[in-house]
Parts: sequence; structure tokens; C-alpha cells
Amino acid sequence: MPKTIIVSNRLPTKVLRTPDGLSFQPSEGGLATGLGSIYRQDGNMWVGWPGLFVEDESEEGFVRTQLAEDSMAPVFLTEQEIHDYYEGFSNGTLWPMFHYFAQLPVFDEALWEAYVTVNQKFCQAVLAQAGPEDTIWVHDYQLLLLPQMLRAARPHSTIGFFLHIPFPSYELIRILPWRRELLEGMLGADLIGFHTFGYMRHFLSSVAQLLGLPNQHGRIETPTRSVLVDAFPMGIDYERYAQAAASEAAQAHVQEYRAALKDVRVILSIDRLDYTKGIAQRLRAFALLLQRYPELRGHVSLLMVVVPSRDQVAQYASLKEEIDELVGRINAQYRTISWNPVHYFYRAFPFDELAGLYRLAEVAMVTPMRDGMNLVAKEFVASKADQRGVLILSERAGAARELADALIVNPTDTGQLAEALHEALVMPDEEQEHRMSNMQALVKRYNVFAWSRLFMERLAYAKTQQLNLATA
Ligand code: GDG
Repeated sequence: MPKTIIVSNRLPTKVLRTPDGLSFQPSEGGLATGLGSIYRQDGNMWVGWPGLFVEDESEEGFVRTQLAEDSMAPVFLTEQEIHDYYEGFSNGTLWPMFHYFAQLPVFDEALWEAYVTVNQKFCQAVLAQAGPEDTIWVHDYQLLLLPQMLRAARPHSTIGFFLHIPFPSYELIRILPWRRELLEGMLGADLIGFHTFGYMRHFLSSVAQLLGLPNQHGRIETPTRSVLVDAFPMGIDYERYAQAAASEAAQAHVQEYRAALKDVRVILSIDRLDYTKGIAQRLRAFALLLQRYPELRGHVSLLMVVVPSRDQVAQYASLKEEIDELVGRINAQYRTISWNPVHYFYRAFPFDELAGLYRLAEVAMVTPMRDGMNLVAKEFVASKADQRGVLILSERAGAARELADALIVNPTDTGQLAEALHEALVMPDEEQEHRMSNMQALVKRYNVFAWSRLFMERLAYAKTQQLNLATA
């Protein structure tokens, strides 16, 4: 029976080296949740890097056997490969370019070569698992070349590709020395999915201008095949967040936080450390709020969680310093013995504490400079059982296309951000409930399960259309 193979840079399980041996831990990412129900069924599987550098062949064999029991196949990478392909080309070249940070990307032929080599490694690992009838679903910017590599080896396979980050304007893509190879790599798929219609349009325009391939209603005709392009906004596991926020564990955390904060109102900010997330701009806006509205001092705090990420990279280390300094300056200027303006945490929180924070906060500030979708915005909405709470959302997050009932802001306009914070803090309950219930209906309906189902259905449709064309 044909099966489905999911491919992403990381597997949904992390393998860690501990003093007691190797430990296998599930990762809690949205992707693992959304696709968990697919890859565990009917002989399906997941191919990706397990997050560990293996020491010898026997360890490699052990990891392979353990993962196979949970339908996963590892791609083993060396430290050098992770440095060049992942930290280098993926996060040092593609990530800044695709998020419109045009001055940051590194253009280095050696990193590009590593990217090609590792995509080939993934290709071999997938081919070792895939039969000609199987469906292969490739994920994200680390594997842009993989669809075409798979296509060359398996001309008739059903191949889907989904990009989790923005696809930028042609004007940025054209700067990349390897722009043709990257676009051609993606075009190996039968269906290419993006979070929004805007990203899809940018992709179609890049393909038209750089490869000379026009499209009709999202269908690109290459010399040999046709490729369908469409938008699939990713959702969350709504019930999981709604239930977690209502759970006893989360309530106990809320009580504990309330006792410490007394009646201070909470604005929440949660992100990985990343220059795309607009963390420093958010701090400046909060400082401006306290300056413009002195009556709020002592009554509102910003609770800021920054999850450590990529801090080996220089840009991330200097961003961390900037945030530390801003928090220090705001707290030094405004704090009193009994009130702290910014509660800043540089670490990840366990899931039930996170659920407690979503429940506790009256306002969530989700104001990235650019963000493919942003799941934090949707998780906050799902957590508000009483429908009270205000979401402040950047117009440049993919989620803004769906969550029109949020307060939509330009994240670089500090004045507008400060005013949106004020508006959120004085918003009448009825208006909060109205906006929140509209957003909840949407996030509940277009959840992560609907997302993966829609993509798979559309992929099957794209393939049928191709077969019809081939036999016509
Ligand atoms: C990429 C795209 C796109 C955060 N802090 C903690 C924690 N988290 C969880 C959140 C959320 C996830 O991490 C972050 O997801 P985002 O979507 O916000 O952002 P990226 O990691 O940049 O993801 C993005 C996404 O892919 C999916 O396509 O939306 O645009 O950049 O689920 O809850 N989880 C726990 N503790 C924390 O402290 N447990």
C-alpha cells in the first residue's frame, strides 16, 4: 500500500546525549503535532536529522533502530555539515533574505556547496524509504533543492513542498547568486504551498521573471510537467491549547503568578530570540507607553519570554545584548520597590506554564518585523476561554491575513504600538469578547489538522490533474 513520507530538517524527536546514555525526547513543535497523526498511520514515516552527532556505527545503528520503532528514519549529519548547511546557508543566507533583512545574508560558495550536499543526503535517505507510488511531503527552507532531486530520481512520484517562512518579493530573490537553482529545486514538487496568498504571488512572480515560466491561476507549466501553487495558512491544535489553559495545572500557575504580581495587569510577549521578531522595538514601545501614560506606572507590566535560539551566531548574540540593555534601562528608570515594569525571562517555559501565561495575560504583543505565520498569536486566542484579552498583531505576520479582529499594527511605528497598547488596556469588555470570539471561531475551524488534510487532498488532486494531462 502506498505510504506518505514527511521530510523536514529536524525529526519530531530529539536525541540527546546524557550521562546515562542516549535519551529520546518528543519535540513539541506545531509541525510535529500537525503531522503526528499522519506519519504514525499505515506505514507512513518521517525523515529528518535527529539533532545528534553520532560517534560511531554502532551508535548510528542503535539510533536508527530506536527511531524506526516510532516510524522515523534519521539523516545523520556531521558538525561541519550543520555548521555550513544549517547555521551557514539556511540560517545565515536564506533566513535573513526571506525575512527582508537584505544586508545580513552571507554569500559564500562553500556554504552553498554544503547545502547542495546535505540536500543530496536527504534525497538518498528518502529514496531508501520511498517506493514509486509513495507520496513525499518536504518541509521548509533548509530543503529547497530536495523536490527536484527527488523528481530526477523518481519522475512519477507525488511530491509536495511547504514553506514555513515568508517568500519575499522578486526584488530580494534576484539578489541571491543561486536564485535559479533554488526556484528550480522547488519546482520539482507537484504542489507548492505557502502560508499566504501574498507569498504565493511573490513566488509566481519570481518564477516568471527569473525562469520565464508564466502561470495560469497558480498553475505553472514547466517544459515537462505542470506544478500547482497555492496558499495553506497553518493552524494550531486548538483543543490542546484551550484545554491546557483551562487545566488545573495552568490555573495553579496563574494563582501563583497573581499572588506575586498582586493586581498588576500583564502584557505578554513570547518569541524565540530572533531579529525578525521585533523584540527590541516592542520594548521601546512599552517604554513609550509608560512615558506617555504615567497613570499606568505601577499598574501594568510587560512579561517577556525570550527563548534561547541560534545564540552561537553573532547577530543573535548582539541582539541578546541589546535586549538585556533595554530591559535594564527601562527597569532602572521606572521600577519601584513593589513594581517591576519588565519581567524578562531568557529561557523556555514548560508547556503548562506557557498555558498559564496565555491565560493570565490581558494583552499579547505579537509584533514581528516579518513572520511566515506566527503560531503564538493563534495559541493566545485559543487559550482565552472567557473571551477576554486583546491581541496586538503585526501587519507583517502571516497570521494578520486571518486574524483581522486583532489590533493590527506596523511593528516599526513605535508611537502606533504604544497607542495600540493603550487602546488594548482600556478596551471595553464587550469589544474584547466580540473580537476574541470572531478570532476563536476562525482558529478553531482552520486548525492544524484541517491544514494538513487540505494540503494532502490538494496534492492528490494536483497529481490526478497531471495524469489526466499526460493521457489526454
Ligand atoms: C516558523 C515560522 C511559522 C515559544 N516559547 C515557548 C514555546 N514556544 C512555542 C510556541 C509556538 C512555537 O514555539 C513558535 O512558533 P512560531 O510560529 O511563533 O515561530 P517559529 O519558531 O519562528 O516558526 C513561523 C511556523 O514556523 C509554523 O509554520 O508560524 O512564522 O517562523 O508553538 O508556543 N513553547 C514552550 N515554551 C516556551 O517558552 N513549551
